[in-house]
Amino acid sequence: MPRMTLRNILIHPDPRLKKVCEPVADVNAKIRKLADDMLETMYDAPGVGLAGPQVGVLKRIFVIDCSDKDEAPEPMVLINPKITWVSEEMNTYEEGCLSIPEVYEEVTRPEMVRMSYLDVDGKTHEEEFDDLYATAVQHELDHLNGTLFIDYLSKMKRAMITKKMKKLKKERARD
Ligand code: GNR
Ligand code: NI
Repeated sequence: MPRMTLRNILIHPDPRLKKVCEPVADVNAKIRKLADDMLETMYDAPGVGLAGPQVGVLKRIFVIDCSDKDEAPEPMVLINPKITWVSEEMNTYEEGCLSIPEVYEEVTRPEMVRMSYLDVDGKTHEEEFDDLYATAVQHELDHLNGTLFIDYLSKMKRAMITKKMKKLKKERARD
């Protein structure tokens, strides 16, 4: 079995991106393989995060790496993540999503969050995230609840983006 495999990233609109995902019941070898594949797929894309449903796996798991290009990589796997605290201060970030290619829009979210989660060894962690990490973990947790960043935009903007993505999917299916 190859050590890592690139997985196909689903593009919006797709019913699998709208589902509430199931908790991971057992952090086993299959989950660790999924996490490795997701990291490989994220770095290949490239992106700073990737959630289970984006590769068609409706489980509560995501990977992130928001390290600077000139720094050592910081791959993280978060399983069954829960927000335990959010700051009152908010932050606006221009967000993108690998499932909504070439679309970037401003989204306002809490500037800092604490999250509890399991790692690939099934060990519990609780950690505070800020800057791009805070935005990314909230964006990824949203994916596990069937929410996309375009759900925070106006109905009209969302409809325009969805139309654009349907066109993109048709073009990709042709070639
Ligand atoms: O690669 C990504 N970049 C990004 C930029 C700003 C806010 C959130 C993100 S996450 C995104 C990858 C992705 O779609 N994860 O679900
Ligand atoms: Ni995304």
